[in-house]
Amino acid sequence: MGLIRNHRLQLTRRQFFQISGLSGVSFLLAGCGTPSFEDLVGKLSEPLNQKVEALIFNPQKPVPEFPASEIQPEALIVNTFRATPIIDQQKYRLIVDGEVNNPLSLSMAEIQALPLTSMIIRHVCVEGWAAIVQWGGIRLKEIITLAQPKANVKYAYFKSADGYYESWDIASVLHPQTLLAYQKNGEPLPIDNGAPLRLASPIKLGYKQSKWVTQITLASYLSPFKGYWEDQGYEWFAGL
Ligand SMILES: Nc1nc2c(c(=O)[nH]1)N[C@H]1C(S)=C(S)[C@@H](COP(=O)(O)O)O[C@H]1N2
Ligand SMILES: [Mo]
Repeated sequence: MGLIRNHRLQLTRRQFFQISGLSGVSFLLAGCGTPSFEDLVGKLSEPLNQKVEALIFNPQKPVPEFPASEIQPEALIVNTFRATPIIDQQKYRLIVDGEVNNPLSLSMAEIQALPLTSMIIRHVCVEGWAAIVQWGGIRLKEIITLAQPKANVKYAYFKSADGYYESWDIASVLHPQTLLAYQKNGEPLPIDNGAPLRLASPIKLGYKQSKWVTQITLASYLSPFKGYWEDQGYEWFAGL
């Protein structure tokens, strides 16, 4: 069973690298984390088949939220793989680029002038803890729509100021409760929690929720560098 699965997985990967024109060296470098076969083709096929225009114009189903009385202010544990990066909020820009017609470079003032969305959701970390948190920020969909993604976009890559990196399927990116948050529990987002801007979404595990996001790159292909934890074997889709 395991052998068959690995074999099929390798074929899939090799085909992928043939298509993307990458050498065996990057295959070996990226090969330490082995995503499951299902991860690559099973439950991904549905969100991956969705077209970006359809997702922009058709609302996706929201996840039920919690009342303010259930917020757990002490439960969100700071979880950072390195150290908290130093970011000059005056010089900070969010870059949105890749397969878009209108690349963006936005200051926090410009982002905060866009409509604010607030939600109370559960954050779930694979390390065995969870926290009900209020997040306030801009719907990621608003930013992506401003950038005018090309019709074949299927993924977004997120770069963070601490060297963390992530990639998401476009359906999850455009979900109405996927935010770029700059508020937590009614206060400006603390630096340790990802200020000036972090991902927050009730549909993905904690490690998908990049803090200190500086760049979003839209693409039609999945890179061999899928995410900091994913490249060490954690599941890529990581849906809740
Ligand atoms: N840039 C960056 N983002 C990150 C991480 C990180 O180490 N660096 N850790 C992830 C993990 S594993 C979790 S559970 C959440 C934790 O968010 P918090 O520190 O605000 O509680 O951030 C995620 N985003
Ligand atoms: Mo986590």
